Amino acid sequence: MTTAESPFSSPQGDNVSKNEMSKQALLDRVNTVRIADGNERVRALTARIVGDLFKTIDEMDVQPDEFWAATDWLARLGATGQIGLITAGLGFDRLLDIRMDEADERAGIAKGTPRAIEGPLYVAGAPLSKYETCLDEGAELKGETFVMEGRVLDAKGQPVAGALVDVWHANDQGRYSHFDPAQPAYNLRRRIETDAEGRYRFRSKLPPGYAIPPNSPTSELFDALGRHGNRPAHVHFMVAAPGQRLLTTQVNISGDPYNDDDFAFATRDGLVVEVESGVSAAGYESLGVTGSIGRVRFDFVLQPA
Ligand code: MBD
Ligand code: FE
Repeated sequence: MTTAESPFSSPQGDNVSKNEMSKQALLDRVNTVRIADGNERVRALTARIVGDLFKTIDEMDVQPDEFWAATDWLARLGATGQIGLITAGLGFDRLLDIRMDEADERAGIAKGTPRAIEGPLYVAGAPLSKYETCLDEGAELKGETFVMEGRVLDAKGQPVAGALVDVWHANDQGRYSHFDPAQPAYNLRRRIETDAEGRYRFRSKLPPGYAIPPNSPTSELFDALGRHGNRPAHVHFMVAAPGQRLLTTQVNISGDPYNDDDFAFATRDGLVVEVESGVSAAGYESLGVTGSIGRVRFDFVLQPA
């Protein structure tokens, strides 16, 4: 029996092949056909996304050449490893952070240091040091030498000894090791274990901002959107300690014109740091600095796990 509501009904009646179908019948079949349960969550999300895309194609009258140009772009995006640039640039990474903040708010969990997006350029397993290290060791970089130091604290303000501060940033060309074949492994990437007072410190050279690679699938989209692909100067962190929630964050360097215009929407109040210039290197000799240096002080405040 065929009713008017059935996705497979057709004006010609019941004898017509069910392989001829309306757009809605096609969507219903795509989203319901199966030989096993599969994964319910994946089925539900796929059905939603496919439905939204069918609607977009129909309502925006997407032509076949436009559709295939888009799939070609996606294939090139994947092949060049740039999907993470697009998720950041279209706001998805920041959206997930906002949603985690909202969940904390609802649960009444005290805020720690604001979280900021990880971005697509983290590499696990950087060299590990206790208390202090030099990120720029072996790297001949232009730029201002600075020392960053502070403590890792728990939600009660107590120092967290033995916390791991994983830090990474770009070189003077705005490029990240591992993704840039010109740099040695783990260049400008280190892990630092905090001392008994929860302290860490490191020396490095202030990075410039980051710009998305030109002549790439990412720049194609941003050009077509009339958008720039710049980030302000920033340093990334992941701070981990037993019993504490992993904190993924970044600091931006005060004064960068892109601090309020980051293509990845990652700047947050409380994460824009001042570089104190002309600080005496006395007390920082173990970091190999002399004369005067730039200094950033920053404490990380973790949330309970
Ligand atoms: C970066 O350096 C970055 O941190 C993010 C989030 C996106 C692109 C490049
Ligand atoms: Fe970055």
